Amino acid sequence: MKKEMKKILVTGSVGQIGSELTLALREKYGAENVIATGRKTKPSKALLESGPFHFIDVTSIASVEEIVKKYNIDTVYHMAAILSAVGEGNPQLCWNVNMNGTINVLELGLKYEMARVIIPSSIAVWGKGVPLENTPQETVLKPSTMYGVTKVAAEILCDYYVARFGLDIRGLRYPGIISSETLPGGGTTDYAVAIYYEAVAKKHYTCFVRENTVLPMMYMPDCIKSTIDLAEADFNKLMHHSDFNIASMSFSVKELADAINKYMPDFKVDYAPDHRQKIADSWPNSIDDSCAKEEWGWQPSWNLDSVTKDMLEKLTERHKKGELYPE
Ligand code: AKB
Repeated sequence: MKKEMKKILVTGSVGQIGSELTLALREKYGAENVIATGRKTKPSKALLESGPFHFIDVTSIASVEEIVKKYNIDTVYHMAAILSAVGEGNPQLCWNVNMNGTINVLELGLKYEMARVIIPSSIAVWGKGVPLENTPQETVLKPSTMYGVTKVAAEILCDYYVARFGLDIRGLRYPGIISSETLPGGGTTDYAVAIYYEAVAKKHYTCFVRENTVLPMMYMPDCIKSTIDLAEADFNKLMHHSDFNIASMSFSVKELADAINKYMPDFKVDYAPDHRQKIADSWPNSIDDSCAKEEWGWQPSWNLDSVTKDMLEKLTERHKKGELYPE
């Protein structure tokens, strides 16, 4: 029988996805039932004032267990992770946070017989030898970054816990996520967010990948919807668990700049590719997400033009209030 999700823990709640996911979960399940946690970054006012918040360290099982026991947690959205670019600067830290954080959450999921554990994956699982167009669900997984290595290992580990122990675990391979509330921290796809911030603040952006770089992207409302929809899906209909391909849109930086120019003709981009170019080149251009569509009804709602219009409106408002780059 499907266990109910009544008390939810979100790790990494101060991060780009975690910050908006936590608020959406509080709206859906009740503010007091969603416990937000972070490692050391100061949480936003919205996060702090809308429900419980604690600092924890996901690499310490005792630290996570204290919160699980205190609140009788039955569901974890494990969003804490070191992303691709920062991970290349410190591969050991990336391994420690991503792998030990994941196995700690899985072990607590078993010990406390949790209803659900949601552990995101990423397009970073792909690398050498992968078909770059319409990348299939089942294909070679040879990542070129430590972040990708940890995501492949975590997918396999999660599927092992599903098969061996019957723990209900779900996860998506997130593309680059575009959002207007919290800046991403240390990924390769961060340019697709920074470009909007800089367009609004300075009408100019220097991009760290070439203009013909194409990567799969998704707007935050679709990201939140896909995450919660997968968590709510009927377990019996799922053939996959921790590694769902998910897609929304794909575009080059040039197409992104053109989309901004439609609303802001005087915006200019120049290019200074750095070490992140190699990472971007190792990831697919577009993704086949037919399994997500068939198994739990995934459908994206946003495209490049609607995202651009919404991002520019929201960021212009925030810029007027001096919120874009807070101290
Ligand atoms: C990154 O760029 O590292 C992340 C990701 C694609 O998982 N945004």
